[in-house]
Amino acid sequence: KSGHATAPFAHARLGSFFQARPVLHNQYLQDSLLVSYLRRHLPKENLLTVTHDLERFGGRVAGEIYDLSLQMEAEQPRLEQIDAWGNRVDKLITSSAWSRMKEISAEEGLIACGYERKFGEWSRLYQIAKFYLFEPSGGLYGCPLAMTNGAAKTLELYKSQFPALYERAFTRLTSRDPKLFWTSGQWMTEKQGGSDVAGGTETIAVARPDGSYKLYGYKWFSSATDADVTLTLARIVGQDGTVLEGTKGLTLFYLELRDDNGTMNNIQMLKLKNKLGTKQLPTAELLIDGARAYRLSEEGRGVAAMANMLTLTRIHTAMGAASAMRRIVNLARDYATRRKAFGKMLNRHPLHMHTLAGMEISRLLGRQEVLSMDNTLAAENEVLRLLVPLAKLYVSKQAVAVVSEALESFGGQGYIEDTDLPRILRDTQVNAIWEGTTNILSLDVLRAVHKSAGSVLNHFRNSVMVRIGPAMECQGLHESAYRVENAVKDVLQFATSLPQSSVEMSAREFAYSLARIYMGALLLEHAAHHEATPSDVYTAQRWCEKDLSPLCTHGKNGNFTERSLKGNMDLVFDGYLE
Ligand code: UCC
Ligand code: FAD
Repeated sequence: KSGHATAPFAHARLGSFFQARPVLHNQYLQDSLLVSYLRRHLPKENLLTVTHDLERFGGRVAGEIYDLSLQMEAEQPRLEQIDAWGNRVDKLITSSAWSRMKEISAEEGLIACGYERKFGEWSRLYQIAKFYLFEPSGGLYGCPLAMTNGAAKTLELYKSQFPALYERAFTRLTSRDPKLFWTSGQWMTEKQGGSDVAGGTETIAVARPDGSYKLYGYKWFSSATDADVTLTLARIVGQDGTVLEGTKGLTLFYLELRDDNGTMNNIQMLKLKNKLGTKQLPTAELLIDGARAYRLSEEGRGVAAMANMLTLTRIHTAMGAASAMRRIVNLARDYATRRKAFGKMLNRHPLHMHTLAGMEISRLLGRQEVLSMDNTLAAENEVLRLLVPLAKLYVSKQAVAVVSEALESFGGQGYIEDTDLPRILRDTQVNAIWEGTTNILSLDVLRAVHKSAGSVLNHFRNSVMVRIGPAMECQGLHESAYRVENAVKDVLQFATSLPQSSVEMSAREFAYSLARIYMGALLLEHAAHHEATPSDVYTAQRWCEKDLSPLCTHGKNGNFTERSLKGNMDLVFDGYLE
């Protein structure tokens, strides 16, 4: 007897329906707000060159670059600490896609274009627009690039003081040649504190006769551990063998991670972090045992010097969060055309304002860098000082909510890892934490207000009033403009009337209120422009009507009293067992 009555194997019968996947189209052409923003703001002589490049790049991020990010997610970094023969090697193994991303970053001039200043004060806007397209497809390579941008900016400030270092490092950090291009890390966080850097930094620096230093310490978070160089903080050991505690003891240093043969600069990688997201990114704990480093800032001015870097990396964080929202909404709306049952378009409003806010900050930064300081610019600088923490704290938080909401619009598919959609949520969550948490940035807003003796708030109000001016004259927008005007008046009055003891407690609500007001002003400015579309007008109206509140003035300052402080403590610790 041989054979079977029926064939034992057959193709599975999977049914006839296959859901079409969401498709990534050209990410520049799809972004009508980005297109119109650049058309409105860029000078005519630059517009064609910039938009031509962005259009090309918008295609590249939707294809080749996005595919590399998928490969990076599949081939996550590993650390081989000890080789087969027992030697300590600390070999970081990354995907070939990760290395390719570095080459592409150089080829595309992602860092270079901000420093060549081909488009004068508009160069930063061009750079950030390019990053905005890159980040959702970059598989977190945007993280080392953000730090590289911050390091380049910082080193540029030391050009005349340390010309040899500038020549060596700045030229590589801003190179378009993949063979020369370097990336930078940013090591600020130690075990005891990432927010309270002054309280948490134990790393010490011992002077060497040749003017360099040897650093000893333990860095608790180092993203992009394969970076070529890093900026970091340490306490210089004095002649008497002691160090100064607090902020005044911190100095900024530059160090290279490896020598020309690839040997580590007395740095050991102790472990790779096991993270919720950003899994493509090698984030390590590092032991520094005598690494050669060079002092950058004056002694004791490390935090203030590092703030130059933070400005850039916080802009990148806000932009990265905004671009994650843009990306998932692009996918969701594409999916909605393919999945008719759930074909409800997501609300575009938050994207409008986030994108506008991010673009606006970059524009101000470009102006600050290229123009000489006059009075107008001094006022703009103060507004910029305030807008950076506002954008970072608000957009990062908002992105988590928007991405989470967007996942739901894919139904169950939004929860399935193979679609690459859940990764977007995991990668978005980090933006609220790194580069300063929401509370720390709220306190940074207070720092900026305090440092300017309050004048920054006057400049802020003036900036809001100038922006809403045209809307005041527009039928259909003036009611919204009055809402913003009243809000800014109330919130600034609130700020001056609050007892000193309540200021810190109200910092987050205060910062959120300023952020909402500025977004309202930007939306109104955009909507009052003669090229505005009906949806620009609708967006501004809706934002001012629905999303401007709640403001910190809600309930007057009754929310921020000694009584509410005690109430909060009682509530949080109710039932807590020590
Ligand atoms: O997380 C990190 C990297 C992750 C990867 C990033 C990728 C992003 C792109 C993603 C796109 C996909 S690196 C670690 C980041 N760590 C932080 O952000 C630290 C958070 N903590 C703070 O920001 C704190 O507020 C501290 C550390 C700045 C507080 O320090 P102090 O020592 O208590 O601060 P002081 O004493 O208030 O300020 C010292 C000086 C002052 O200057 P002077 O002495 O002239 O008055 C301040 O005005 O520093 C100045 N300063 C600032 N200046 C402090 N903060 C700022 C600022 N933001 N801007 C300008
Ligand atoms: P903590 O400071 O312990 O904060 C805990 C909580 O307390 C937070 O909610 C915070 O808001 C709150 N809090 C703290 N102080 C106050 C206050 N005064 N008032 C009110 N609330 C307060 N760091 C680097 O230096 N380089 C890197 O490359 C780097 N990469 C990172 C990569 C990833 C994936 C992550 C997650 C972190 C990375 N970090 C890096 C560290 C990051 O910057 C810190 O984790 C962050 O700044 C918070 O510090 P912390 O973890 O010590 O939290």
